[in-house]
Amino acid sequence: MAAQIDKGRVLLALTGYHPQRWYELIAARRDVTLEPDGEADPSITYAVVWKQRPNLLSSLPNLRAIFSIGAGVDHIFRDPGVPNVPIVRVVAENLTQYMTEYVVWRVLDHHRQGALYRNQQARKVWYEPPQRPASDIAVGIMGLGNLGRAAAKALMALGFHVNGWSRRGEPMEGVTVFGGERDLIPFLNATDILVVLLPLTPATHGILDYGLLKELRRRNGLGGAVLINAGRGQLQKDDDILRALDDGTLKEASLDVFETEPLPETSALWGHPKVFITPHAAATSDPAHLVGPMLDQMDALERGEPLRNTVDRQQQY
Ligand code: NDP
Ligand code: OXD
Repeated sequence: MAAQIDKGRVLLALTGYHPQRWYELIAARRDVTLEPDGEADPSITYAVVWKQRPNLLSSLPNLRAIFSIGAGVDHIFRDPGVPNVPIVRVVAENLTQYMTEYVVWRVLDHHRQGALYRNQQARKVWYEPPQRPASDIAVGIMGLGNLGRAAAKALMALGFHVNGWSRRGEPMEGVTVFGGERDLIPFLNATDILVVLLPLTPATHGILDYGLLKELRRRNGLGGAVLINAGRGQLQKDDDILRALDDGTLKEASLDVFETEPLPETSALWGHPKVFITPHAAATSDPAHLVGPMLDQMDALERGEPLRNTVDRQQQY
């Protein structure tokens, strides 16, 4: 039996999030220190982070594990000095449900001509365009992981054809799965609505460029290809999306993430009639749902049990 180890202290280091609720929920079960305190503190054994200050984590001599408060961990790897301890990311029903809702909402809005009707309403126009069944539309999900698979299931239940693209191409029932770089163009060529749920890694940075968007299928009642990005902003090139919208390569886009966040007021995306914008709000990290499982994992580690949902350091996701 593995040896039990001491109950460790937690450092909470969140940038861009109000830490209060996270702090209270952690403090109910464990000793916790809020950044900027905690630097180089030998009593700290766990870090709960979002966009932590560079070199903070490497200053902690007894760190056992790092917990991201989000599903993505690119914000952790931005710090070149991330110590070599396990990194745990969020995999939670609550967050997955939010993302599924976002994807279904945006796919249905594009499929059911939401932008056209909003425009018609503003002009008091009474016109019904031709309708197509969901089964005529292929939604392609880039990133068929925890979030992508849940979204795929919901879309299939609505009758859409679903394609998926992932690094390893692991099969999923009902989904036409494409795997790896070699399969990327065939995946795009078979996709009308592209939903991006990829992590940001060295391999995916800037992947959503004009050339990629050009490969999407534009053949049916949608009137053109659609991009929905809820993965990360630096997967995309904002200027390439604008170019694709302006020359008809893309019919419309729903964007939750941007190269620079908050999206600068000067960005032409804000006022673009074919763009629907949300402020990185597709799936929020709710401490009421996420802190309990994080603390359970710390307890489990101290009982000698393995951590779940750890990140592959080499792949950075
Ligand atoms: P997972 O790690 O479960 O899934 C990632 C998927 O991307 C996997 O299918 C993986 O392939 C695939 N992938 C990774 N690298 C590549 C590559 N180079 N080429 C092809 N496919 C690749 O992550 P989640 O589903 O939990 O989350 C996905 C992302 O969603 C997060 O990293 C985050 O950036 C974003 N997110 C955004 C939120 C928002 O509010 N906008 C909220 C939460 C998350 P394989 O299956 O082969 O490993
Ligand atoms: C996440 C996010 O990665 O909120 O969870 O973006």
